[in-house]
Amino acid sequence: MNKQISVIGVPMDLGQMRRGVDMGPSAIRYAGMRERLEQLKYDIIDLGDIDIPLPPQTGSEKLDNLRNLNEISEGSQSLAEEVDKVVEEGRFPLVLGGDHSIAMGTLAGIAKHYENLGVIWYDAHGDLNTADSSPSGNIHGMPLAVSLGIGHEKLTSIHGYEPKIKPENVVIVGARSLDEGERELIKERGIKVYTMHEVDRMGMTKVMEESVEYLKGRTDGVHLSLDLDGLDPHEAPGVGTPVIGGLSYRESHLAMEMLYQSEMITSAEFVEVNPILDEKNKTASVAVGLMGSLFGESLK
Ligand code: 4U7
Ligand code: MN
Ligand code: MN
Ligand code: MN
Repeated sequence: MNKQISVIGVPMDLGQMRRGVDMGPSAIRYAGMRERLEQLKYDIIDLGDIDIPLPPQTGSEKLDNLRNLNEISEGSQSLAEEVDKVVEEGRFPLVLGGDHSIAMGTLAGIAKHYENLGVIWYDAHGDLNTADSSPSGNIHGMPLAVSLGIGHEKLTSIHGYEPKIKPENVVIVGARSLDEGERELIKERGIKVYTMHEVDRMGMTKVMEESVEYLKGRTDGVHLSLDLDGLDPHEAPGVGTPVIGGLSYRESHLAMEMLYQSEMITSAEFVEVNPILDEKNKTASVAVGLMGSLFGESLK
């Protein structure tokens, strides 16, 4: 694991409709992230939060079923530039959300440095909607599709190139709420998905062993995009779109520990922490605990 980490906070809440997720980066820092990682002998530079545009002043604009399209596109471009610099410097980008729409900017900054960037999408959802398939018009349900080059041009072209990633380099873990259009895309593009059904049948050990094996052969770097709603809402209540029947705290730690051992993770983001909906910063604390495991804590 790269011992030099640069942290970027992204106070983005425009990708969905519940206020408060813009405070996610503060909540995660407050939960002791820096101390946790410094104990593991990482060199941490916290670059602070990037500027996110205000919501449209005329109200919640929902142009072409894409709420806050221009503002999100703009914010993602700033994020991509920051992340790009971090990778350029040879440091590990650790991005704190913010809603999951920020993954478009994160991946835009990272993927140009790789031939075949792999992605582990740890989430209750597929985030594979387009304006046409989205039941909500919320862009936080679209970042994986956008990164594959599918969606509105103002999003797919962030940071001046597309697509960012290839469908065969993606693994989704924890899915249990997939919309019709997302299922079709998964089939059509052959995206690897471990739903809760597979996790229950195979166990997390096998799921991660297979995921690591699958990505190892075909990628030259792997980004972890971890949506806290991948976990069960009992363990991570502070999220905007909770879905019951999720991954447990223990399964999630096991997954992070196995990713640490795989030595394949080259960047990560932790998203959708909403302290307003949380219970005493529990979800941010879970996020920091998972970072501990991802960066090698239990194996010291
Ligand atoms: B998240 C949803 F319809 N699929 O598109 C949508 F269920 O980043 C939810 O994973 C999206 O939290 C959730 O609005 C996005 C819905
Ligand atoms: Mn989700
Ligand atoms: Mn998500
Ligand atoms: Mn969510």
